[in-house]
Amino acid sequence: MAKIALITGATSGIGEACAHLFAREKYDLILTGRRGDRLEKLAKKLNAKYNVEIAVSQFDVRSMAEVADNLDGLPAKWKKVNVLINNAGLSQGLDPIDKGSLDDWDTMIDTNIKGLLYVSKIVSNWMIKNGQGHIINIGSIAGKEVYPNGNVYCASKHAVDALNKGMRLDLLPHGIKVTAIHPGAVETEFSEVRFKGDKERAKKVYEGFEPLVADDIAETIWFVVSRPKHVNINDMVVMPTAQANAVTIFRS
Ligand code: NDP
Ligand code: 8X3
Repeated sequence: MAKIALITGATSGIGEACAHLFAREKYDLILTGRRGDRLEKLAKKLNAKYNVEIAVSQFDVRSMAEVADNLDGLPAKWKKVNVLINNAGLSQGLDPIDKGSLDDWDTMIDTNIKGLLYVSKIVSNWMIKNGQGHIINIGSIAGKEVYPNGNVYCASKHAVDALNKGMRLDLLPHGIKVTAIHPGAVETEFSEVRFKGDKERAKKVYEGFEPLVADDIAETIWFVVSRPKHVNINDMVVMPTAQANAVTIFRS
């Protein structure tokens, strides 16, 4: 029987790259995200190219009701998940604390922290029943450091760092592996989302240096997942060579 990976935020960027890589490695996939058209297109493409089975599950991770309806509603065979990639996440705005938008704060906290918790609660129960599993939490360099105007996004990713440690403790008796991957700058739709569709501003983030691409992170995740059973990588910080820390980028 093929192994199964559930990827949140598979419609774009790192999640989409993971879908390609895990399909190439013959995993069956549960692909999730809000943009159903993209999920369907990706599923068709991967099925044709790699002949793997794919379940598309369209939901907003911010709603526990949507998460539960969609995940609980999957046929039993899909609940034998081997790998959960908690990737869905976003940043909204880049404002000092006194000027921040309450909507932006809610969106980041509800997506990056609560959404990750909702999915993890359901899938960790499946993994406990199955007696195995590996949860990969996508944090960020923003979960290790705080940068000016990053306040709430950084706080949400520090929470992911803490939850990663907490999950590992709680799931230890069940033999479930838990890993966080903390990337620096990866060129995806991330900055376009942060700057609410301002493509010019988003482009500037990656100018004058070579950022990571989504495949770099997918390959790192594959390395972590493909270690022997007795080896767990607790966390990894993965940066572009030109980026020394959250705020120091060498631009030409
Ligand atoms: P993208 O914007 O390209 O992808 C984000 C993904 O998250 C999309 O598939 C989106 O799907 C999904 N998503 C966002 N909100 C929700 C929601 N409410 N419900 C369900 N899915 C949602 O960005 P990245 O690939 O770069 O980001 C992936 C992860 O990596 C995020 O957690 C991000 O914080 C983290 N990260 C990114 C870095 C970067 O520089 N790019 C660096 C460090 C960490 P849809 O809109 O279809 O719902
Ligand atoms: C995304 C990278 O530096 O914008 O998590 O926080 S950063």
